[in-house]
Amino acid sequence: MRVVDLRSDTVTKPSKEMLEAILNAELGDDVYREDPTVNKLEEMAARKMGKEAALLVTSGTQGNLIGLMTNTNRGEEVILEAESHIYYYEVGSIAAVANLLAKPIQGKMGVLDPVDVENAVRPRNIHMPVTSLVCIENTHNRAGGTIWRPEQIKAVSDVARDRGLRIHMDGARIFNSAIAQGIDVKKMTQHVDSVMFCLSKGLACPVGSLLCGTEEFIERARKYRKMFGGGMRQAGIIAAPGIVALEKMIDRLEEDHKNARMLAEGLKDLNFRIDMRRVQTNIVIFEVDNGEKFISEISRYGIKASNFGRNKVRMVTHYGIEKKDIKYVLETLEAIF
Ligand code: TLP
Repeated sequence: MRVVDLRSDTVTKPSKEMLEAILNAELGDDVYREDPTVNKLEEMAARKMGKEAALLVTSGTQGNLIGLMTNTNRGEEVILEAESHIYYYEVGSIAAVANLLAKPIQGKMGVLDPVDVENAVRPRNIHMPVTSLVCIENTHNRAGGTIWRPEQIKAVSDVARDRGLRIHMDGARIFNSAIAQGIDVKKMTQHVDSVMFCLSKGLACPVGSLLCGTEEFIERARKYRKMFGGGMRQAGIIAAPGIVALEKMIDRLEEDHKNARMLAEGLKDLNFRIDMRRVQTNIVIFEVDNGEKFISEISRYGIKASNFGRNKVRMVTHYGIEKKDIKYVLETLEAIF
């Protein structure tokens, strides 16, 4: 049966060029910092993000957790969006592992209002925890892959800096944001202290994410990575496809965005409830009567999607999904519903 897997861009498989790069990678022990391929990827990532240094981590979740811990001290409070990945999908590690207090605030289409951030900062008071970090998510997954514009990041960053807070960006899909806006990622990352981005989503690598910041920040982050069992040895086999991704896979995200738009417009024409303002990158979220039932129904035709709440479904376009697949999905939905 034909399978069109739109559950996530995490399902992408590496390209032939990536597999060849793995085979040919020069390797060493990265805990000794002797893997030339990892070193090269980390340098490339830091340069792309406009930061001094970068650290290859096993996943976005690990990168965010290390980012949280390196930016804060135990018992402090972190302001973040109420449906952010860190708060919603990281198994409560912010509390369970990092020993931080989360202060979720509601954003508008995933974007925090600087006034709300300002109001959420605790006053200096003996009774209260210290607010020390703001986290933003760009693109924002649960809001529908929505972007943060550089001036929106700057506005929140200005508040954070003014109040002596640090700012971390979960940029799992930062390149989707940059491509959608036609800007260099540095226009966004210049306003944050640390940024995590993923190789294993739209960039189609099998594994890996990068945490970026100052030399000193990354030095401390490296220690946490080791603590979490994330010190990998011949990790060049992970870094090699990462280098291919940074060189070759960024510009093609545009194609995923076009396919997402085509999918969203088709769904709208089929009378699905969908907020088109949110369809800005490669994520399409729409309403159905019963998410679980809908997903089980379409799976009979080889179409896979994610349940995103009782009556919401998410479809994500990615490397390996072509226009003809979107056509097939729309034709199938028209036939069944
Ligand atoms: N998101 C996954 C699931 O965990 C929901 C997905 O399918 O979208 N930040 C953001 C914004 C993410 O969307 C994700 C993954 C992560 C962090 C975590 O990355 P991984 O899966 O590498 O731990």
